[in-house]
Amino acid sequence: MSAYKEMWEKLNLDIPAHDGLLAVLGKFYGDIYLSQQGRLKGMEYLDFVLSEVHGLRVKELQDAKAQGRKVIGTFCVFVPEELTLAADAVHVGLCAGADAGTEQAEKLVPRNTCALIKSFIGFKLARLCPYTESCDMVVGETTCDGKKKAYEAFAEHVNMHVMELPQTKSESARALFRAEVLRYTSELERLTGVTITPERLAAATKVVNDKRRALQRLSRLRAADPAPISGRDALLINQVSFYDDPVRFTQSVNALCDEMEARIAKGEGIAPAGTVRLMLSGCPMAVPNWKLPYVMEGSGAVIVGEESCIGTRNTRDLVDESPADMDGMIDALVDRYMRIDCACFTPNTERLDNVVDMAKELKADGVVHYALMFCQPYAHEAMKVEGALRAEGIPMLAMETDYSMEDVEQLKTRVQAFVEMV
Ligand code: BJ8
Repeated sequence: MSAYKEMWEKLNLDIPAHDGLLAVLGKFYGDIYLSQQGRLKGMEYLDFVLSEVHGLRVKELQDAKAQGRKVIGTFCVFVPEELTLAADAVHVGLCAGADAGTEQAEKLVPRNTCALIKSFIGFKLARLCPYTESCDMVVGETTCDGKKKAYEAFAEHVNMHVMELPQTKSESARALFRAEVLRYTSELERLTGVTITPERLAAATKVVNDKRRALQRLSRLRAADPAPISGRDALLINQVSFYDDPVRFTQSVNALCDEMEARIAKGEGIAPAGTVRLMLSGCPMAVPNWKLPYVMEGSGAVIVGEESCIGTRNTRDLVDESPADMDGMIDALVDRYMRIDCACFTPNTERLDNVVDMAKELKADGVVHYALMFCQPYAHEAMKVEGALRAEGIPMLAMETDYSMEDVEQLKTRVQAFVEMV
């Protein structure tokens, strides 16, 4: 890793603190991931990507920048990757999943802010994230109150563009989102000097759809019993999808799916048939937020799906590739993004249907709803999701937690009791 020291210094990272972070991450990864038995061979690629998360991929970003390409950082699946790629820029997800620089972050945002927001601010202020430091522009969005207010503070530290997101799915809301998609298009063109033509957008849409198709395939295969892949590994794949090269990533996921199909055909799995199958639902789990999946799978269950933005909410819908003119393509893009069932929308009844359908398709014995502490939208919806699942005879456990390790024993006790009950 020290081979990258010069690069990290150029990015103005706090080298001793960053070394400490990588050491903790490596240990954490070893305990949670490498200790698993019977993993798919294809996970070696993911292990490699993760081991190089602050190395090789960041180097690739520097090489892209050296060729004149721009790097765009995002925090939400509402920012259309298709447009970023069509402008020949690199699109990376910045959502951070670890406590870092919390003390500094709490000088910019209140203490009772969710861990995800504090984390991305903390990573910036503590100079620990080479992705944030590589960005030419960071795109925020007016989703939850915590995020939109945090971006005001964050804009003092990075070059920001904030997309105004509607809160409903009405016609006027769609018109607002369409206008914002066009404003993002202009901003990208101004930043990169590249004109987003229909040809460029079509090619980029295909790349992003292909990535989603591969992840959809992976999700479908998880309906098999015994489960062919652990929930931890599937989550990792979804997490890596936010920063790996999209074409290379898609190839790797498809190869992994081939291996999963062969495993299913032999009746084999990561856990024995009949293992309690749980689904996760709720807030996104960004790298390296693996605490709850680790607790769940350490309690004798296997996770068969993630209904979250680092999961099916980001991959369920494709953009219609049939329109050939710019207007039609933008409409198709807007239609696809307006189907995202984020808890920031009101009402958001389609999420309830989606959670129930997914639990049934994946033959989940129960659902664990995960909300980050201080996250109002998902805490509210936990109650509705529980009601919708109960009506179908599917039990749900609502969990609220953050990134600290202090509540691990408490989480274990509750999850174990739930696993015994379902
Ligand atoms: S589309 S889920 S990625 S906004 S956990 S910061 S909601 S207080 S992340 Fe999200 Fe886009 Fe929606 Fe998805 Fe706020 Fe809650 Fe924190 Fe959250």
